[in-house]
Amino acid sequence: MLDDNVVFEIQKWKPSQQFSYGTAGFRAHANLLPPVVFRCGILAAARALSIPCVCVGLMITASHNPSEDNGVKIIEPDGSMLSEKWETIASKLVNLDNPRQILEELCVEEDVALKNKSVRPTVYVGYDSRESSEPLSRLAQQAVKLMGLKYKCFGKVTTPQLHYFVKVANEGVQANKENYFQRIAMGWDTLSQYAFTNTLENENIFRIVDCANGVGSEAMQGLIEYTKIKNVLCVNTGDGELNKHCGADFIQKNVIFPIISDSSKIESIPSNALVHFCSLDGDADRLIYFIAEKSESDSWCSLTGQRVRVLEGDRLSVLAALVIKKFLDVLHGGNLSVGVIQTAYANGASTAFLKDLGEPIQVECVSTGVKHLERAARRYDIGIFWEANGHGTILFSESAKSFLREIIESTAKHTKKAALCLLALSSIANQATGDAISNFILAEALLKVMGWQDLTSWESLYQDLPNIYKALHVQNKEIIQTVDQERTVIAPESVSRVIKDLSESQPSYRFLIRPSGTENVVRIYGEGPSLQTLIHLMQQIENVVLQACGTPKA
Ligand code: G16
Repeated sequence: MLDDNVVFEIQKWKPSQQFSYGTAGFRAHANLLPPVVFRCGILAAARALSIPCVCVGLMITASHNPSEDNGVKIIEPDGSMLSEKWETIASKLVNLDNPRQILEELCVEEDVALKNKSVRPTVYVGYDSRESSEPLSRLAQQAVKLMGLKYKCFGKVTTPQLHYFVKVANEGVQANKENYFQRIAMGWDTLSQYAFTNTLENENIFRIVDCANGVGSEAMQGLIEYTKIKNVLCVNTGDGELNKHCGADFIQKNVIFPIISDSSKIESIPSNALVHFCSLDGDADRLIYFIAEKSESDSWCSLTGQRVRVLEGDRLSVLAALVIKKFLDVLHGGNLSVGVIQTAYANGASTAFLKDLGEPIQVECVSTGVKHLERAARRYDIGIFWEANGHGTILFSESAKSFLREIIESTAKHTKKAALCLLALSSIANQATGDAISNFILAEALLKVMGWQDLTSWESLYQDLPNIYKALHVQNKEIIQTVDQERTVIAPESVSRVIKDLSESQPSYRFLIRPSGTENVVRIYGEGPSLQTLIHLMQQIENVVLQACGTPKA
């Protein structure tokens, strides 16, 4: 059943260390990755052969990680993240000395026929702007070919674009950038026509998009071209280093103004302009808005390193929920269920605000990783999900879309408008995964629907609870174990005891301690009413975590 040559070839590509399929695939220093990527090419082909489909996807990216890292992840035919069952298979296939046994199991249990299968699916391949990405993608393509399948390489694309291509190709639609941008532009045009309260574009609003020196800068150009949105200035478009002192992850974690390597592009903005600042991450799946203030005599680049006010991903959920509720109220709800999915990193003030919105909004908390949020969101007619780090989207079920189409065809003018606007949101929001490019237009559209010209109205909806976030470099992050959507630490005992004691003595504070699935760090997060007290409590947590996990050798 198995061709010996195929097994022999795969066996030659053996990683020098153990890897596990983490929060978003395999990630490490790019030098360590060639065998991992090759075997992921095999895995992608096997996954495609195991289900009737047109294609699956394979993306080479390490997203928010430094430029010397890279990574690989597989995309399911419906555009979602690899299923949990296949994540386990992936880890086995990558790590085993001899992959024969696992391949034989796949042939039997998953019906992966390596030969003679009449339908031959394709593996769609894409990669980000890192130096190591294109060479790694060639290894994946080589592996797909070895399995007797074809690949289609899209070259440099954002991660969400590849998710989108895979999804629509399996729905019988042509997958290309033109179609991707046209859908977004269609939604934007509909909202411009029916929903924007200030229909005339305010020439005084300037949108500055920090592209993290990543693959998102090209996609932003496409977006501007198709939507014709005015006054968008893209900075950090590739002159500087990827994700270094800029980009969504940097801004959200450090809460300071980025380095802008091409700041001359924005220095001529009028001093009385209303500025919307936002940052993409390295592969453009996360978007973070922030507010920076400067005096008239300052230049924008003089703000580098100064504190900003960050509007985290939770704020996008809140904005989306407000607008969706506004339209649904016109339709008297239509019995559509609406869920907002968060993780334990969501600021408690956002959760309280969302819960206060009442019917039909329901709020859920799941573990970190967009795959968990996406799965939970799909259980609702309209599923809004965002991680605090800016990763998210709004998913509309097929039945919700049919319901809206029926209204458009059959009812009065004002209900028709509300249904058209909701459908427009489903056209802008990437229906496969969180997407910073489409979310930029989405956020700008939602702000316009609310009639808000600057970001402070959005910010003043509620006040975030003071919070502290830290990434601790340790020797062994894996000894930290959690349950209850990562909200409770169960091991090691020393850490779990300290958290339990603090939570009992300080019930208005809460803490989150978990090993990262993308970096070699333990992430610690805390929030509560007083920053001073929080600083003190977080120090105790940092000490016990470092003691338990060990500080890294110099
Ligand atoms: C990835 C995942 C996100 C997750 C983030 C951080 O983002 O897609 O869902 O929140 O990693 O995960 P962790 O805390 O486990 O390191 P990206 O943008 O890096 O692909």
